[in-house]
Amino acid sequence: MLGALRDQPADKILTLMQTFAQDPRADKIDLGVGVYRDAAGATPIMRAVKEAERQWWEEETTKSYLGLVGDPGFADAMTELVLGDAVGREQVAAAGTPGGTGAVRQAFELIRMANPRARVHVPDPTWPNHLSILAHLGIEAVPYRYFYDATGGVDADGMLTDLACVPRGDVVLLHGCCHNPTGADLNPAEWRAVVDTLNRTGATPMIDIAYQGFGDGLDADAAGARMIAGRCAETLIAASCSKNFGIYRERTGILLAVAQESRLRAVAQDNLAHLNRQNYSFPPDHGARLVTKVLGDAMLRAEWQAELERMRRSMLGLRAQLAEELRRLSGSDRFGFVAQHRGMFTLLGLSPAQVARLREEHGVYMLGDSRINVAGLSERTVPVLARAVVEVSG
Ligand code: PLP
Ligand code: TYF
Repeated sequence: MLGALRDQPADKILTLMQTFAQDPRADKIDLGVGVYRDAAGATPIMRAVKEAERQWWEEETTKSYLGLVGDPGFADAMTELVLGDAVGREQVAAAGTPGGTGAVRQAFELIRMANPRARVHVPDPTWPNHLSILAHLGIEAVPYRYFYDATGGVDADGMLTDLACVPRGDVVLLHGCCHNPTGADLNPAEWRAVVDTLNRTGATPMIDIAYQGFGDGLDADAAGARMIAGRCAETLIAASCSKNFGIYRERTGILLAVAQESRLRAVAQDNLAHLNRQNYSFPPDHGARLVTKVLGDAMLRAEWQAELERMRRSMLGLRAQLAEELRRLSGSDRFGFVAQHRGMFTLLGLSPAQVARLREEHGVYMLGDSRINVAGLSERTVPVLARAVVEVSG
């Protein structure tokens, strides 16, 4: 049976991590996988998370099963973190999932269960896993215009024109903030226009939010998701705790299904539990527990927010430094978008050949589409990257 299997396409992001690890050069720079790194290049456990973990070690008395959708306290805490008071708690069905990826996967399955013919409209470009999971599930992915290469910003006109043609029954996938891979986000007026378009067509929005707190702050980063959930009839939200709590390998995420008609909550909740049962029975608990403790304890929450804010500001500082250095060395503003983008990622707009030269001649690793992880930089390596980029693109 196993002989009937075909080789599968590799995950380019994870392959790049391996290639980087094998490069013997001491001064190589890793701008690949989206993991936050501090100035020393480390990904430390956040202080509040470590303290929550210590407390939980003392308090935990059993590791017996929980319910199919995980700890209800986690669902409450995450609903509040993501949605604030945009909707009532009675409008939200929720299920814990293994990471944000698990939430994305469950959302797609829920969509397919509700409408086997539903297509999912995705920004062009989007996180490659969106496309591979949709293909795996046999759901058609339809790209909509999103990124305008010439400016490094959002092509709002193109996007709204494309979204206006999405029929009821289809789903529009939006990145809540810190768009992966481009770094280009919608502004509040553009979010409002998207809501109006969705409400005209009747298409269902799905929001993938994996970087809340990495862009303009916890509330600002969720503003688009809150506007959609508050004003559209139904909204699916896949949220990840991997980045903003730094608990990547704990696999902590949640899928929220929001309905204006609160009578739909029960059926949505029932189906989320059903889907968890079909795929893995119960979601992981440890990371969810840490998140719940941090969000529910005033001191831990303040400490977490302060550390998250330091991470956010450090990425903004690196962006400003890189944009300035590129401006100085190239004598032009063509890389000005680096400072406008938000979150970990920026698409530099280099060709695959230029990206290969950066890797081979300069030991600078970025994805083939020229996405960089800004958090992989430091004050010391920003000028190195800027010189290399200007050299290969000059
Ligand atoms: N969605 C997007 C756009 C991402 O970039 C990521 C990766 O961090 C995720 C979802 C989910 O990540 P995880 O499954 O590690 O929580
Ligand atoms: O885009 C990234 O780098 C992150 C991390 O299969 C990631 O989202 C990369 C690949 C993957 C899962 C997560």
